[in-house]
Amino acid sequence: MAGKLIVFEGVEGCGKTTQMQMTGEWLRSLGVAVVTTREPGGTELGVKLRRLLLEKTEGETIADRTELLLYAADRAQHVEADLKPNLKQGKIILCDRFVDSTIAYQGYGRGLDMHLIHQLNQIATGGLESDITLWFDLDAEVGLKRKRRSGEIADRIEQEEITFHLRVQQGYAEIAASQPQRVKKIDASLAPELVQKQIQEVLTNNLQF
Ligand code: T5A
Repeated sequence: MAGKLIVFEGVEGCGKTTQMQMTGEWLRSLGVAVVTTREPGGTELGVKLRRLLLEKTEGETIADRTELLLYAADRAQHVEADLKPNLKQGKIILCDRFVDSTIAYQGYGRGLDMHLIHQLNQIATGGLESDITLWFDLDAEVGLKRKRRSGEIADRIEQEEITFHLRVQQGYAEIAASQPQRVKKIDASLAPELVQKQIQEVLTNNLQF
């Protein structure tokens, strides 16, 4: 059986991590070979890049284009060292964030040139696309409140002003509207069990396991 790349996307605190875990358990119970990974940080190099990207440090700020290139570097390594080999082995990959995060955060959020972002995404992925992307539709303010309640220290991007997060949210809505075949909307405002039910329906209807 050919491997499949299933991507989980959305604003901060939309519940991706929780749902990836539940989805992995569900698929394994069906006898499916599943691996989970994330961006940034899905490879050894990526773990180091993730720290550089998300740690809030004093002093020099990361310029927007530098940030874009670091996410692209993380992705290029992830595709070559992790995603392609696992797909070749027929695995079902659950991936926390992929190219649409760059469009939403660096494109809509930071306002960087979309043409440049699409070119960089193409270079980083070598043309690899998700089989399906689950977009966790949630109000950005609700997601940030959830994160605050969890007690985790806010990372560099979470600390951006609310207008940034609202632009990211709008970005996801536009991405989903423009690619309805690949990007499926999940109502992430519901209780975890109800969110999981939607995911199982979408995956059952769109992929063959
Ligand atoms: N980024 C990434 C870019 O800018 N460009 C890029 O190209 C890429 C790849 C990555 C950061 O990097 C940026 C985006 C991000 O800022 P991340 O680890 O993906 O960081 O960060 P988050 O999106 O914030 O992921 P989190 O793991 O922090 O949040 P999740 O996974 O969305 O949410 P989760 O499951 O951890 O849940 C958050 C809290 O909500 C509760 C949970 O218990 C938890 O406390 N919760 C719910 N509460 C109520 N109802 C539900 N249904 C709930 N589900 C979970």
